[in-house]
Parts: sequence; C-alpha cells; structure tokens
Amino acid sequence: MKPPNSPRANKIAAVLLIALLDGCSSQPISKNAPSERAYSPTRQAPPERGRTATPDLRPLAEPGNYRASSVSGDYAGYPALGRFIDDISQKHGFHREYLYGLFSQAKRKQWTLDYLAKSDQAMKGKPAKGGWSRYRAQFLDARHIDAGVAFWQKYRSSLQRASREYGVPAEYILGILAVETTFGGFVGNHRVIDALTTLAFDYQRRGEYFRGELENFLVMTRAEGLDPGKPVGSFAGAMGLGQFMPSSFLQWAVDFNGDGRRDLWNPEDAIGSVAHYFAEHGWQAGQPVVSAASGQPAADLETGFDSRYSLDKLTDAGLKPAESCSCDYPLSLLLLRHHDRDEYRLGHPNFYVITRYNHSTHYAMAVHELAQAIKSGYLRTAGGDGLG
Ligand SMILES: [Ca+2]
Repeated sequence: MKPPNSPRANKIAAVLLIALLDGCSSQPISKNAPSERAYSPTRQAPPERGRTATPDLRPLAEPGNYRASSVSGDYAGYPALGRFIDDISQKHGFHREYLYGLFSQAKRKQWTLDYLAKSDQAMKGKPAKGGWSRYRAQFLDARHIDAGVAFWQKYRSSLQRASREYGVPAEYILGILAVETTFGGFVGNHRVIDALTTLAFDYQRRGEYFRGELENFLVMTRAEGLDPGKPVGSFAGAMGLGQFMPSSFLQWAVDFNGDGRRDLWNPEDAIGSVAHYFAEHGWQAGQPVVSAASGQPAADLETGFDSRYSLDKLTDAGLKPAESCSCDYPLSLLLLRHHDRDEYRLGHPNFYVITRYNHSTHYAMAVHELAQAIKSGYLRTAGGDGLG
C-alpha cells in the first residue's frame, strides 16, 4: 500500500471521490488510492448446501468461511449494522450467522474517515484558478497515453467489437480506463468489505448510499461465488479496471470475453462493461463530445457539466462556437481555469454521458482529452492502418 498521505494520491482521490460522494446513488465510480498490484479474484469452491434453518428459497451458497453467533470486532455493538443484517437476511436470504461472521472481520478504516472529513471541507467553494491545469497534469502525460496505445494494440479486437456493439468509440473506453486505474495499474488496495462497512456505518453524510452499495456488494459476491472478504478496491469500494461500484456491477457489467463470469478485473470484461455503461446512459454514436468556444460570457451564467443552454442563449451571452454547430439540443457551458486564463468550452450530450461515470467537469474533460491523445498515438503507431 502506498502511504495514504501520498500528495498525488490524495489530490486525485479528493477530486474524484468527492464527485462520487456528492453524486446520486446511481453513480458508479470513484478513484482509488493507488495500489501496488492488481487483485485477481479467484473463484472458490461453493460451500456445502442443504442447510435447513429456514425453508425458503436459498439457492445460492454463501462464499467464504464465515459463521458466528453475533458480531464481534470493530463493529460489535453497532445497532445500525444489526438492523442492516436483519434487513438483508430477510430480503436476500442470507443466513444471519454468515453475516455476523463476516462483519466480525470487517475493519473500521479511521484513515478514510479522517481523510474524507478534510476533503469535504477542502472541496467547498468555486473552482480555483489553475484548477484545471493541475488536474489535467495528473493524467495528460506520456505514461497514461503510452499505456493507452499499448492497451489498444493488445485488446484491439475486443475494443473493436465493443465499439461496434455499443456504438462507443474505443478511445473513450480507453480514456475511462486510463483515468480510473491506468489500465489496471492501480486498482486499489483497500478491502472492499472494510471500505463499504466503514462508509456505511461511520460516514453519516452518505451512509444510506453506502449501505445500499454494501448490500449490492454482498449480492454480487454471492452471485459470483467470491469470498466477500477478498476483493480489494478504492477506499470507497470501487472495483476493477473501470472502478465499478457494486450497484454498477449488478446493472451494467457484462461478460465480454464469454467465459461465463462478469469479472471487473478482466480487461475484456472491463472494456465491454464500460461501453455498455455509456450506451445505457445515452451515448450517441457519431456525435460530438466537446467543442471549443471563444469570447467571454456574461458573468451571471452558471457553468459546469449540468448547466444547460440553447446555442442561441450562449451566442447572445457573448460566446462564439469555434465550429459551426447545428446543435438543436441543450449545451453545457464548461469553465476550465488555467493558471493564466480562463477557457470556455461547450459540452454536448455525450460529454454529459461521461459525467454519469463521475460527476465532475474536470473528470470528463480529462477522459475526453486522453481519448484524443491516445487515438492520435495509436494512429501514429498503426502506420496508417486506421482504427480498430
Ligand atoms: Ca468474463
């Protein structure tokens, strides 16, 4: 584990995680703190079946060797956890003894709580001057771009198939995987059970959201035959190359390599899952993402990925699109603050789709710019073979 006070890790994590924490409950992703190696979950032999404690339908085995008559350890005596266990054992048919045993091993991550308390405070207020320059510099570099080109070469056929089936260009799938984990180089090193239990029961501001994710995590691990004590991810519980939260896994992960499992740590499944996520959130094939604009808009115009203006309104306010646009849909006005100037751009509906992955203008802009840079690099190495 890298030191949790690593400045770079903190900076990135702050921006990305707070976007998650402020987002709606469908938001899938958070940036992890870096890990030293990727986790590859291994499927366990299912434990024996046939327990007869209750006569209801319990077709799924409970992976991992967990059993206790009450919760001990860090989470002993948490009434909210007791209610949670009651709820999900009724709702999903988990044995209480299994959950008591599992949560007896869950660790309360004080570092995460301290870190979030500081980050919540630091993220208040308007974007700072130079904010975009600093954020961009963390991702738009040779390390991310070269890794993207190499990943494209290695998984060319899967990327081609995902683009064809879901209508999402390969470079945007790669942009996500680059920003999230540098293509699996940093998939997180926090046990997901610890991360989610801590945030579910000790982080009041988003406790309800994380209790939902904890429930989904238990449903996911049981369905996949994974010991819930094993997977690691970000300190918010996001997993795999694309940093899917458990709710996103259940809704949008796909088995893209056809081995019968949805595996967030498998590059091909990650490619298909990201493309599927974009398609389901309204990606429009062949449509623009961001366009440049010149001029200085009136000061009272709100900016950000969730602002919505007609092209006429923006033109009246003093902005000139760099290219002609027959945009008959709302555009968002994006403010990017460099060290020495402010820049405005126009976000098209596909830009908004990227923010469904992480509710942040900077995040989506970094994905877009990395997508373009990786595509240019790939085309150069392809020697004129074209995309695919
Ligand atoms: Ca698979």
